[in-house]
Amino acid sequence: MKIHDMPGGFPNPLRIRIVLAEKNLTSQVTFVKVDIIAAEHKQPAFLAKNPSGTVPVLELDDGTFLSECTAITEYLDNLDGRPTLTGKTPLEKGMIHMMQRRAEAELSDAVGIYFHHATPGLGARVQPYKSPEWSGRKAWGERHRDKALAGMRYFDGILRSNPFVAGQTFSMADITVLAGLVFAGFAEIAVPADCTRLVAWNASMQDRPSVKHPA
Ligand code: GTS
Repeated sequence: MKIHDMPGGFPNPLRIRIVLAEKNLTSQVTFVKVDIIAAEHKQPAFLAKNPSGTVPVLELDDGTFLSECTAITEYLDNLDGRPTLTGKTPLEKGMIHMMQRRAEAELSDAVGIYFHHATPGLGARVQPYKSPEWSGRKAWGERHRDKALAGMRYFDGILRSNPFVAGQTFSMADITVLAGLVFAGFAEIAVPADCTRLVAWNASMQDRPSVKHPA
């Protein structure tokens, strides 16, 4: 298998690198670097792999390409027939997918919109693809900073009654929140001071081997 991504990239490359470490699959994967600062992911060769022009992409040995972190995680988690990140029962699966989608929409995607539309984002080569009129959309981007802060407060509340984002066990939803917080830190969106449970949960997650040493 190959993973096409940006080494050290977050939130999405990081999500899959944590999944690989969780599932002990790192040694089975070859990483192919995609230079997203140079907009390599917006060129025809990459768009043939993923028409959305985003990383990461998983390339299987038979030439199949899987993109979207959720889909890649489902594939990797079920390879050994013993899913640990995406749920076993119908209810677990439903909860994990619901919470992980909320983590994308309310946190990491909101940070992304802020980053790409209210700041210079990934720089001059990429910005024409992301937000050519970025300075004119600053207010829209800034509203997503507020959305990300509201998302942090939401997950703080969830973690006050559950040890993990989707309930009693660590899952793909935790990985999405973790990676979203890394992205928020990079974009200089600080976790509100009253989100003490989210801060404590995030600190405890840093001791997890897959988070400490992603693939
Ligand atoms: N929904 C996609 C997924 O789940 O894989 C999102 C992927 C995504 O946005 N990846 C980012 C990307 O390619 C990489 S990173 O910001 O997470 O490092 N961004 C570049 C772009 O031009 O959108």
